[in-house]
Amino acid sequence: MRLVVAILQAKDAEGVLRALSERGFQTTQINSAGGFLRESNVTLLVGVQEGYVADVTRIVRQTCQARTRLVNPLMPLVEPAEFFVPNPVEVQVGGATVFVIGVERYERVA
Ligand code: 2BA
Repeated sequence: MRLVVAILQAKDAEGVLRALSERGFQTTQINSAGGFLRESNVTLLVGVQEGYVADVTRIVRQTCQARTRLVNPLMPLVEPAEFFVPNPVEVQVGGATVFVIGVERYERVA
């Protein structure tokens, strides 16, 4: 068994959840935030047999869009009398960041 961990932009989460659910995949949604942009994103946990990993990652690939964001860089250490004029930089975010992890044990306690 494998655990697919997919970090998505919040805007894409609804579409991915719907597509996974329509194909019978069970998911857990965790509301998370990126450490760099500090924006809300969504982390999905999808436990599947190894043969279904490609189906899950295909759905994520088809549903998630890359978007560009303008970010103000952090102020560097500057000498007194110097001043720093921040220029926003463009970063590309997503589609999605996907990790596939081997599951040692899976148990549902009834
Ligand atoms: P954030 O950490 O908020 O990163 C958002 C986007 O900012 C990243 O998009 C990347 O394009 C850029 N970025 C991140 N760190 C940077 C840095 N030190 N310098 C310059 N640009 C940087 P993605 O790569 O598509 O990542 C989207 C989100 O996926 C991330 O949000 C984070 O929540 C998660 N993520 C990405 N890689 C990860 C990893 N190796 N481990 C855990 N989470 C990860």
